[in-house]
Amino acid sequence: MPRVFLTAFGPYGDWETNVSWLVLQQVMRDLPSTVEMVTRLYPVDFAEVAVRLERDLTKDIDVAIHLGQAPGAGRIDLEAVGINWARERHQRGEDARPLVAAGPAAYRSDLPLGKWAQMMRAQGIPAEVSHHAGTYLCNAIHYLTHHISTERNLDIQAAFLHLPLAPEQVVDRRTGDASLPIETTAQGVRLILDDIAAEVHAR
Ligand code: PCA
Repeated sequence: MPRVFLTAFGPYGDWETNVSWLVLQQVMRDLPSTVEMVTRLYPVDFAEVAVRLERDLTKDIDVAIHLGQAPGAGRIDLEAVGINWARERHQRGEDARPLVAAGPAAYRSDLPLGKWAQMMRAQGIPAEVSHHAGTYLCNAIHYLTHHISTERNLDIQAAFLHLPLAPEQVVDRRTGDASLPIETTAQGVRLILDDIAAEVHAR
C-alpha cells in the first residue's frame, strides 16, 4: 500500500477555521482502505512548517498531498509549481525573499494533475490545474516538500491543492465569496487517493 502524507493548515488572518482542515477530517471519516495515511495539521507559520516538514517527510512517505484554503476560488486548484519566493501576507511584493537561499527557482509536480482534475470534473467537482500557488505558506509547503525530498533523496512525489471555502465559512460574512460543500471537496481528494492506490507502488 502506498503511504500518503496528507496535510492541512490551521486558521490564519481573520479566518476562524481553515477549510483544508475541515476537508482533511471529512476525508478521514470515509477513507479508501487502499492507502496508508499519515496526516498533519500545520500552523500557518513559515519557520514552524519548515522544521516540522523536515521531520515528517522522513516517515517513509510515497506521495505528499498538501491542502490549503483559497478564499474566493470556486474550484479546486491543483498546483503544478512551487516557487522559491515568499512573503508574509501583509507585505508588498518588494519585501519578498527566497524560501531557500541557494535553492532552485521552482519545482514542478510530476503527479498527474491534469488527469486528476479531469476525474474530478467528470464527477461534477469543479477543478483545474493551476500554475501559480502565490507566495504565502501554500506555495512554501509545496516548494519545501520538493526541496527536502530532492536534498535528502527521499523520492517523494508531491502536489498541492488549493481548496474553495465551505458554505459555513462564508454564509455570515455576506461577501458573495464562492464556496463548495466540504463533502464535495473531500470527494475530490478521495478520487486522488484512489488513483494513487491504483497507480503508485509502495517502496
Ligand atoms: N492558505 C494560505 C496559507 C494557508 C492557507 O490555507 C495560502 O494560500 O498560502
